[in-house]
Amino acid sequence: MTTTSPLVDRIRRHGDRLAIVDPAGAWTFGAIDAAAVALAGALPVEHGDRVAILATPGHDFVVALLACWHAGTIAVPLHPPHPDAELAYVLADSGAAAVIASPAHQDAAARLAAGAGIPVVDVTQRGVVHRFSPGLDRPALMVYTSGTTGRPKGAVHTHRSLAGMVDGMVAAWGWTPDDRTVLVLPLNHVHGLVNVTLTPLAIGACCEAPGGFDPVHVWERLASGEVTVFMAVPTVYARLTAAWEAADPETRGRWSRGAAGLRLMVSGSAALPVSTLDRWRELTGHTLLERYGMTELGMVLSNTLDRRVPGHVGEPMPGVEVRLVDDTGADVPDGTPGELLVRGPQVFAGYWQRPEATAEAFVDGWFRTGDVGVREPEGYRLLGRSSVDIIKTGGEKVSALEIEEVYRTRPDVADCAVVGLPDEEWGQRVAIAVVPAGGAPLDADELRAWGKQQLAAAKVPTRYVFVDALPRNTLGKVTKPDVVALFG
Ligand code: MCA
Ligand code: AMP
Repeated sequence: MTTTSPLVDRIRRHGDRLAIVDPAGAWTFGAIDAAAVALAGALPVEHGDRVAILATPGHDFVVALLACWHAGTIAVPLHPPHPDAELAYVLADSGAAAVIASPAHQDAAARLAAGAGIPVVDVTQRGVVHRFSPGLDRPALMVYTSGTTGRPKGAVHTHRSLAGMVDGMVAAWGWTPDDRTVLVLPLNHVHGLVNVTLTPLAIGACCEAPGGFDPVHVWERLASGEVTVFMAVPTVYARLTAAWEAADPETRGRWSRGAAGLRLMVSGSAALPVSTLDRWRELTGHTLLERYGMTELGMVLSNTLDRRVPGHVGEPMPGVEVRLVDDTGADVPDGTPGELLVRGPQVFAGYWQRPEATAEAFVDGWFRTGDVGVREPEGYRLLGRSSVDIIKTGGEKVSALEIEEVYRTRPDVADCAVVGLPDEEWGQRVAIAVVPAGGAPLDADELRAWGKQQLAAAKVPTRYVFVDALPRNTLGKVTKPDVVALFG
């Protein structure tokens, strides 16, 4: 498979076709392109600068993103609901030169930009038309992702790696210009940004962006007969199932009959419980196509349009190579678990300004995922992660160590340990064992409210236990399985 051109060049070729529908209106590809090249001319930046985007999904976000590319800069998408502390960290770490903001987010943008000493550009601003066709190896995008150490790192993708991701998904999942999808996921992750927004736009299909996830709205759109493809994380399917169960019989029947007409429904970003898959099939007749991906890699393993095995994630995506290796780095035979290594045209360029972390992430040119899998006759199956300190909750990857560091800054917290507890709806739930500095238990509601001001919602523990001391082994290291046991 050869990648021919950057996405920004492909998107404008679709002219009068419908590109985006959002609560503010409907736009053709031509209208989006015209807005983007005019906004590019208004950006006070130079090639290679990072530009943060604080925009509503749909028109504003896509115009801002394409403007960044026409200005030769690296786009850094932010998630508007995040607290200031989380957003300020990304602005500082990326060294953003400007923030593009939707009118709805001007106040937050002004606050954050003042803190960082950079300008805000309203997404409606227009300058002299600036059209630039970036080289494929130029950095295009930075997405922040949590690891086992410290704060999130910026994963840098080039125009080539983004185009590689899109080409793989078009080939594997049969996207056509007649498709239409609904975006319910945030745009600060590859799933919502590349799979659901850029892939349809690159081939001339339509992306509806209602502005977030509302289960009833999604059901109505699935039942409308207009939507052909839907993609989400397992928690979204669990929440849709709950909304169906809460509906009256007439509504249920209408939703189920309508949803049955879609061409394709995909689940990914976290393990899809077979119970969720089974229930979804009862409700809609669809066997969810499960695939496995990662921020640094895009889509890696996927079931195929004609073969979907529950509990399995299929075979490598087009153009992607994978290996499973043991602790010594030697390949394991089929049926034996090993760490998954990945190579291919869609692999990211590295972590922003973290050469050591980038070097450690690769071995002989292969990216080390930290995920453990096994190859079976039915395809690859994932068994878990090599680190207990990486938690997946609602499709969001969070670092136990980052959360612990933040809670340890409180004077009333002498020590703490964060773990993930298994949960049918969220995959895992973030839980924290706290050693109060004064001995007496603290107020769990206050600890959660405080956490929401420091950290993205997914990172804030939902379960709290107060202990005199954390369980430790003879070397003094906290034993996380014993911390899990504290929650019963
Ligand atoms: C919200 N809450 C959460 C999460 N999200 N708690 C734990 N984990 C979460 N992810 C909390 C809120 O603070 C709130 O708490 C309560 O849950 C309900 O919030 P609500 O607003 O109803 O939730 P929501 O806004 O509907 O969000 C649920 C969600 C969302 C739609 C599942 O978490 C989501 O969009 N997740 C997907 C993230 C994603 O795109 N991941 C892809 C990365 P309280 O009640 O106390 O206020 S992985 C990736 O990109 C790779 C490439 C891949 O393979 O795809
Ligand atoms: P992120 O770093 O947020 O992109 O999340 C990537 C991680 O999500 C992977 O390393 C896996 O641990 C997990 N993941 C993604 N898709 C799946 C899946 N289908 N099954 C199990 N885990 C998954």
